[in-house]
Amino acid sequence: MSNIELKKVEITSNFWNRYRKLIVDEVLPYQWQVMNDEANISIAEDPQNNGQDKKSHAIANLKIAAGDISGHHYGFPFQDTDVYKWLEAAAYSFSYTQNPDFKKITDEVVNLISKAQDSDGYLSTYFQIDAPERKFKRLQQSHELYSMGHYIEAGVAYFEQTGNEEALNIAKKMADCIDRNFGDENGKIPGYDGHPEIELALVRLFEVTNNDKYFKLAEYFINKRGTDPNFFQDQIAKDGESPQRDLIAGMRDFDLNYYLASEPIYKQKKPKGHAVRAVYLCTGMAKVARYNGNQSLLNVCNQFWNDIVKRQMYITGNIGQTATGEAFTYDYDLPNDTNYGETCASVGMVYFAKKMLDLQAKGEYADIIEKELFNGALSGMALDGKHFFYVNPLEANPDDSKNNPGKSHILTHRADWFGCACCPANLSRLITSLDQYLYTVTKDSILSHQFISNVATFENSIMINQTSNFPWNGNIHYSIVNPKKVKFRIGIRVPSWSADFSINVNGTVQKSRVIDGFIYFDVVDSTMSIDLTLDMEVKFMQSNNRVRSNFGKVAIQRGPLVYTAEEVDNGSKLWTQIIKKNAKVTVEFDSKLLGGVNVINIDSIKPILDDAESNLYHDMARSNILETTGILKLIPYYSWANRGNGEMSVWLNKQ
Ligand code: FUB
Ligand code: ZN
Repeated sequence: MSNIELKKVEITSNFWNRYRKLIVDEVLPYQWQVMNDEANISIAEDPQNNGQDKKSHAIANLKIAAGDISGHHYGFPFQDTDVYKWLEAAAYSFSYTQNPDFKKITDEVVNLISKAQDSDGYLSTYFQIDAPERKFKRLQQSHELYSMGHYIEAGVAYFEQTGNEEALNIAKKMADCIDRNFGDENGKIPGYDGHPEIELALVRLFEVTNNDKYFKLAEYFINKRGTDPNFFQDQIAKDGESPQRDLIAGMRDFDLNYYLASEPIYKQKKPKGHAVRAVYLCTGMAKVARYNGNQSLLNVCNQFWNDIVKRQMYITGNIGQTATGEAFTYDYDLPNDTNYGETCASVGMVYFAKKMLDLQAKGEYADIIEKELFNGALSGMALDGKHFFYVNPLEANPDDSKNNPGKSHILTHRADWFGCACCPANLSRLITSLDQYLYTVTKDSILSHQFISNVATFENSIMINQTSNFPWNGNIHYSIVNPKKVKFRIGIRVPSWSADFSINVNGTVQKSRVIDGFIYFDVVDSTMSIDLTLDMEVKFMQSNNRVRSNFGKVAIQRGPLVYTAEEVDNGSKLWTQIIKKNAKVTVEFDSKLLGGVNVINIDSIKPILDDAESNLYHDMARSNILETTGILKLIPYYSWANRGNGEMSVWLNKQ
């Protein structure tokens, strides 16, 4: 154990504390209402056809399984996970907001989950209520281990934050049940879940219990994946070939790549299927590699990482280019107006990045955490905390969404809720646990990799106070207190978007070498102050020119924030706007807009629209282009769609 172990991080950033409070004040109570079917909203119909009232039923399912009420299961086979992720988000929120009334509710939910759990530890309400004979029999679709994995994460978090032993016991019973049922020994199931999640959860359980059995089980699931390409199909053959037997319609049609099960994971070079499955599995693999030092596993993580980040990620951090299978497609295919970019996938990318950073002290991982936090993941929630995006496009148009079936998944407003409600609480648990994403402690260094104001305390009374008005301003101040004069290094990230930076240590300007994205300073005295000034110039970003969709276009970025144009500020037909050559660019903070944002204004040209009656095509040489000049007003991407329905575009034409 290092003598600089992290003890506590208190976030003081105004930007993030607004969101952290929003989760406590609005999002969690709202989701509680939704899960109890008390919110006045209408969501998707039940995929199992057990009723048509278009509610969540997530709590009712647990009550039925607990024997408190009677009825059928309603919702997806993984409906329970809405409750678990909500509980996990609530657990983290107790680290910064004492909330005794709310805690009574969460304690009761833990009791309810305990009552719903079978005596052997099994818990998946769909199977308990409506299909007990099919437990673990159709793992391609059942999500049983995925669901229990989410509980295990929640149970561990709840135990850690509140000391509630029952929450942890439920998790252990579950993992024991899984351990009894899965493995290569006779009588056990030699397979794994269609949706990775259990792997990362088991490592989490291992970390808190120190019980090696859970770690070995995580390793087993990773090593087993894809070794028998017939595993899912053999199960389906036994459980019933008829499509009526499917737990989720259409899932049988996805090939094994979708499930990352086409071949052993060590042979896989890149994700080819479902984006969330891929990043959850990568997170699990990175966690396992951290403890067992398996270099081959780390190589797989590195390969997946490089492929995603260098060839398949949107500038906003969103991943998953197609709605078909919520999946990756192929390198450099990054269409902006048909993409998927599921909020969960961006959240999962943060999990993956953090685990990679814990393994390898490289700024590129922290860059992605930041990219997701300030763009792709954050856009998943409206400023009111009651509306959410599942799909995050980079270009949207209400006419397209309404009239083009290929774009019907692209919404231009955030929804009240979803039939498949995986995203909102995933984002909530990320934001309420944000304090866990700011530092990585190595043997002799503290890496401060996010510019999110905070006060962090470490062993030996070391304290780091980081202050700034980031992301609006790039002046970052560190004040370090080290009363025992413990020798250590602080590593501060220089973000890849900051071409220039300056550094001042104890009042003296210093030249510093950037090593893998970090600058390091020896801390030897009892106090030290560091000022980092980042390059907050507005950048005109271009894609690699292999990306067809963005050729000739630019996206505007300032600091970590990607900007976008909206119809409400710029009128419709955004695709006709052209940023002028040598355009004048201004940045102005508008405290009344969208909770307070820096707005970017850029000189632009806009052709006057052709007459609707004129020919669809005409000879360019004979056309008389009339244009107006104007100013394009841009807002941060995360804040779009908070002012009604309208067009939006991140990538813009440039003269
Ligand atoms: O399958 C469970 C969750 O539902 C996935 O993680 C999401 O992508 C959504 O498909
Ligand atoms: Zn989701």
